[in-house]
Amino acid sequence: MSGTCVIGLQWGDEAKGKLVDLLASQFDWVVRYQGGANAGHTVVNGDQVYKLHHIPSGILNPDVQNVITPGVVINPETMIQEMDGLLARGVDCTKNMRVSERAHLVMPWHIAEDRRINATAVRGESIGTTNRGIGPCYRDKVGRTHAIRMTDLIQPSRDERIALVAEQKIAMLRALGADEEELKALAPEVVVAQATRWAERLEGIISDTTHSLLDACEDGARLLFEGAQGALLDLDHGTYPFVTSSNSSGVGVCAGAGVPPRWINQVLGVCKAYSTRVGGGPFVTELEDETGERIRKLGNEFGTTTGRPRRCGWFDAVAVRYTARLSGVTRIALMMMDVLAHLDELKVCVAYELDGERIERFPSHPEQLRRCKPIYETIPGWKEPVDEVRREEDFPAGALAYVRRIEELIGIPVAVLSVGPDRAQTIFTK
Ligand code: 2SA
Ligand code: MG
Repeated sequence: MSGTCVIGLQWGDEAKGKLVDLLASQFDWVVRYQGGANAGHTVVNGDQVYKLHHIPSGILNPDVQNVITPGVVINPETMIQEMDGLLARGVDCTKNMRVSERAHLVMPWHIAEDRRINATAVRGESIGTTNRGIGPCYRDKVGRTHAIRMTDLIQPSRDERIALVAEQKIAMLRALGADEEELKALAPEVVVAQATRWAERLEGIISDTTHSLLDACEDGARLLFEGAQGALLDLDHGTYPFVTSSNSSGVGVCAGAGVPPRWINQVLGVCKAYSTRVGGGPFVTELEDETGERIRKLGNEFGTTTGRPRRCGWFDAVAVRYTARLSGVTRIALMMMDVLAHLDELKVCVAYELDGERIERFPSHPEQLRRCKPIYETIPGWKEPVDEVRREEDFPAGALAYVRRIEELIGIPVAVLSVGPDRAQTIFTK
C-alpha cells in the first residue's frame, strides 16, 4: 500500500498538475479532494496542452482510476464542458473517472454571491477570488440548510429541493442588492432545467467514492492525492482571510478524500524556485519592479482559470518551511528553475523583520504579515539556460548551489527539479 500526496507549498500554481500527470502511471488511483473549479492545472503531453479545472490530472492515463471526493465542490456545468473538451481530444472520462455522491454542488447563486464578495474589501483589500462560487458553496455546506449535493441530483425530490433553495437564494441576493437581470438566471424553473440536464449527463459517474477508496486501501492499492491551490491558501492555516475556503495544505487530505491517515506515507511538497500569488493579501517577498515583471513574463505567470497576472517575488523560505512542516512533506519538488536563469544574483528570504525584531516563524495575523520585511540572503545567479538539462550533474554549479541552500533552509530533501512544462523537463534526483 502507498498513499502519496502532491501538495502546493505556496499560493497555488506550483505546477502540481504536471507532477501528478507524470507520477500517475505508478498509481492505481488519482484523487482530487478539495477545492473546485477555482483550480487550474496545466498538463502538457508532447504538443498537447490540457487545462484542467475539475478533472484529476491522472485522466490522460487510461489505467488510472480518477476520483473526485466529498471535499471537492463541483460546478456541474464546468465539469461537463471539461469532459466534452477532453472527449473531443479522444479522452473519455466516463471510463475512468467517478465523482462522489457526497460532493457539494456550486450552484449559479453561489457564483452571483461570489461576485459580491469580491466587491467587498476585507481588512482594506479585496480577497480577489476566482469568482467561481467557491466560498459561498463551502459556506452553504457548513451551514447545511441550503446545500445541494451530487446525490441530490439523482433523487426523486431533486426539482422540489432545487426550486425551494432557488427561491430563498433569490430573496437573499435581492436583499443584498443584486440586479433583477442577474436574478433571472437563478429562477427556479431555469435552474431546475439545468439540474435535469446535469443529472442526465453525470448519473453514470456519480458513485460512493468513500467506500471505493477504503476498499482500495485495504486491498493494497496505490493512491495519489492531488492537492489544488497551495498551503498558504489553506482556510485554517494559511494567510487568513486571504485564503480559499478549503484545506489546501497537507492536513486537508484525509477529511476531503475520506481516507484515514494510516494510508498515507509520502508527501511531495511542490514549490516554485520563486514565489507567486494571485488575488489579494500580504506577500512579503513581492517584487514590484523589473525583476518581478521579468519573472512574470518568463514564467508566463497568468492564472489558468481567470487569466489574471500573478504577483511575483523571491523564494520565501520562512513561508515554505512552515507549510512543508504543516503538510508533513517528505520530499520537495522545486519547479520553474528555468525561469531564474540569466539573473546576476538571486535572493532568498531567510527570516522576517517584524517591528524591529527578527522572526523565523510565519505570523498568523494579516496585518503582522503585512508589516514583515524580508531578510534576504543573496546567492550568485547562473548564466546558462537549464531547460535542456536532463540530469542533476548537468546543472550549472550556481543552480545546484541555489537548490542546496533551499534544501538546507527548509530542512527537507529536494527530490525533483523541473526546468520547463514538458514531461521530459523533469529531473528526479533522489
Ligand atoms: P477562491 O476563488 O475563493 O478560491 O479565491 C480565494 C483565494 O484563493 C486564490 N486562488 C488561487 N490562487 C492561485 N491559483 C488558483 N487557481 C487558478 C490557477 C487561479 C486563476 O491555477 O491559476 O486562474 O486565477 C487559485 N484558486 C484560488 C484566489 O486568487 C484568492 O486569493
Ligand atoms: Mg493553478
